[in-house]
Amino acid sequence: MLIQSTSPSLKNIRDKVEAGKRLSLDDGLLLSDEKTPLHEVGALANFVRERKNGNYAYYNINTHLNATNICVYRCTFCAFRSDLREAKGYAMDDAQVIARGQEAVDNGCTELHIVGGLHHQRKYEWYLELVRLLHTNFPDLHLKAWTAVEINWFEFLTKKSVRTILEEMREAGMGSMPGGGAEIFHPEVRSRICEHKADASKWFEVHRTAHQMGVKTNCTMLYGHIENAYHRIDHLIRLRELQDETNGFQVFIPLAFHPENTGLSHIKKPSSLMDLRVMAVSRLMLDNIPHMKAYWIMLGIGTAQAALAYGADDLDGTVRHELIYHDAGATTPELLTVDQIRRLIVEAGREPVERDTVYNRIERDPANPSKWFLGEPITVGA
Ligand code: V47
Ligand code: SF4
Repeated sequence: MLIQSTSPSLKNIRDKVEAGKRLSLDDGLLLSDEKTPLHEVGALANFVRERKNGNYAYYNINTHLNATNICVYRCTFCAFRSDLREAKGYAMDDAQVIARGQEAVDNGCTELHIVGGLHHQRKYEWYLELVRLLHTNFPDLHLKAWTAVEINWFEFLTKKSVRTILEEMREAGMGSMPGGGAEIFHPEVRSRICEHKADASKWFEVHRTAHQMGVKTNCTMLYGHIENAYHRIDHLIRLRELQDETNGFQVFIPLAFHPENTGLSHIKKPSSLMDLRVMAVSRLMLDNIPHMKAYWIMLGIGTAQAALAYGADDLDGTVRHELIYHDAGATTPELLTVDQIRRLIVEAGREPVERDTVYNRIERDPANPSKWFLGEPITVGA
């Protein structure tokens, strides 16, 4: 027996995990059951995490850019969106976009994380030219831009195909895509939290097309609201199926629901124990996705550190200008310094590795840390 675990009910799952075999829907439900000891689920996930990523824990140096918070949709879980006439509504102009890019470069960032609202008065060209403006001025900054929901909105605006839009975005400078907009795919839940936006089949069409073009993407799941364990496992299995087909997802990020200032503010934020269980079950079910991100902004620092022993191998970035979670009540800091994020990883018993957006190792010149270059390839695991 490789994995220390005592529950007889987990024997079958333990055998499968040790043999690298795929877990079923029923396995996922058993692992999600609160009666199944969390530390044993964690030990199984940690086994897989170390098999895939050794002792490494990745981070990057990044900045967020939410070009607008004005949005045609009204997802019930969202505190970030605004109407045009509300005082908090904004849309960045070119000078603000350039200033954000310059600040990123000055701070040694390798990535800009770009997501936002769907502004009914902005044309597709505004979104496209924003990418081009950033890429022209800061060609070394990787632009991780637009969720599948935004691409679907551009489709509606232009009547162009998903492929044409992605080709135009790539030509303008988009490097990869974030995983947002996935929420919960099952229609029983999706119809109640984000009725009008891209449905599951559209979300998958956008990611499949990106993967077929060689564009790497991330994937997410928003949990801890009105969904149940069945909806979560169904969601993970759908992601696993596309990954079997395309191998284009690089990391999964479970997103813990933050209720403040949302239409679901009566629901309590998920507990740290639920956060750890969702992370561990995700690691176990998504056997074909290389990385699991414990997004510290959302989990809180302590839970994110603990998650590095429950399946996660990535903490996301140093982050600047995060709005989506802070609008919804996150109490985490606005940013971490490189020293802080590395120390958190070391304190959790892991080896920090700076990566770029697509998981190349990054090295820095100690005399001039804002200067970076690609390091040796990262080679671990199955
Ligand atoms: O789709 C919005 C989520 C997503 C709330 O790819 C909320 O590395 C919890 O795409 N409580 C957008 N979640 C953010 C996103 C993302 C985030 C982190 C990493 C990556 C990546 C991508 O944010 C939305 C939705 O699922 N969200 N409001 C809320 N109140
Ligand atoms: Fe708009 Fe995105 Fe918020 Fe939904 S989650 S309301 S699409 S900004």
